[in-house]
Amino acid sequence: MNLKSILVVRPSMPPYEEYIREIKDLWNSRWLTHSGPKHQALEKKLCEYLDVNNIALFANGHLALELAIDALGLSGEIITTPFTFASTTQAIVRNRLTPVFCDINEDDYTIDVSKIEALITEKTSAIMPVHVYGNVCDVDRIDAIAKKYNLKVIYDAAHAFGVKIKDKAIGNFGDMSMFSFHATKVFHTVEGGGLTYSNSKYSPVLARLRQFGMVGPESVPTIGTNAKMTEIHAAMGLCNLRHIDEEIAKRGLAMHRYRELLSGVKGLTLCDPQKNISPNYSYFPVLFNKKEFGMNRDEVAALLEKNNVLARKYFYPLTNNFEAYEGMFELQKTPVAMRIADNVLTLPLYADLTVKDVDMICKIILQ
Ligand code: T4K
Repeated sequence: MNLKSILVVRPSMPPYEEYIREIKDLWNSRWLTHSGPKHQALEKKLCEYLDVNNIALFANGHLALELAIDALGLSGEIITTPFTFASTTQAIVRNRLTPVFCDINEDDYTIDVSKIEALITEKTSAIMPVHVYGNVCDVDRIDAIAKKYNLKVIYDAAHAFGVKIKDKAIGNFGDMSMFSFHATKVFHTVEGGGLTYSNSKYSPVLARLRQFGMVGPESVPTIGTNAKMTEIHAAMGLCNLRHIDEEIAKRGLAMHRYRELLSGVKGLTLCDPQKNISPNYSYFPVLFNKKEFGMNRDEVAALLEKNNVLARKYFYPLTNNFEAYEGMFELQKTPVAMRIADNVLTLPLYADLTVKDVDMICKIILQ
């Protein structure tokens, strides 16, 4: 990688002066963490922006996911998908529960709801679907299955910040939704994450879990960890949130250009926009079919790299194929996920990626 490389993602930054103004008062207050005023202000603003009743903030999205499992008291098996970032599966396994892998849809790569019921056993306690790339899962059918079998639902909404289904904001489905505010995400706090949920009874539970299980200096009723968001991180969030609509619109322009240039090219499969969804343009995955296009995914990635464009294979390998889980899962049980993972390349997409950059990337691919 050199400084001129185009990376798969690039963090959005607020104006420097704005951030400095935002953190200036910390030098007087000396209140730097532990749900301080900026943390509280960010919670309030995010509830408004995400149109949810409750949000709890965390040091990162992964810990939020681990603690969601804990807060909901899950046990046994959780049905999920392997076409995701390591975090989704690791959160289940680190809670000493068993992931049960369901295959994904051919078109949007989210969980194939028609295959969920066959995976339910007496040990199943929850479903953890992923709104992968910001593509929305079939929330209505997942809700119906969860109700029928009395299961909890935690959405991994790490990629879905600001997405809406018709007029309903994405954080309002299931028992909880986890958003990642990592530097590489549509909205970020450098590192950070949030859980949205409609039942306020979880607020004190989550607050305790992220603060060592403590409720005061002399009372520790639960086993917890340290997963708090600092004031410095919350300040970055407050700044970034002021510019979020503009940043999403800029991503939209880049994605629109990709679609103009790559739609209809033989051997390339793009992920079509979903109906009735307000998107956030978080990732731009493309499937490459060697027989029809002439190059496979790895060859395209290598060609781009030669030209200083560093695309990524999100998400390869599948999580059920990780060395860490050797011998635990049968890859063959998720054949669609396997095929997508073997052929997908996620092209660069971020707010500051210009149409000229997109033209250049597409020219390399199509040359
Ligand atoms: N669930 C899902 C579905 C997720 O995708 C994720 C995270 C999580 C849960 C967990 O959320 P967090 O705990 O992370 O909040 C990156 C991100 O680190 C990760 O947040 C994200 N998903 C995943 C999809 O992508 P890597 O291993 O690819 O990161 P890395 O360091 O290789 O960075 C990717 C690109 O970004 C590189 O080209 C470099 C560039 N970059 C990176 C950083 C850190 C920058 O330009 N600036 C930076 O500061 O995981």
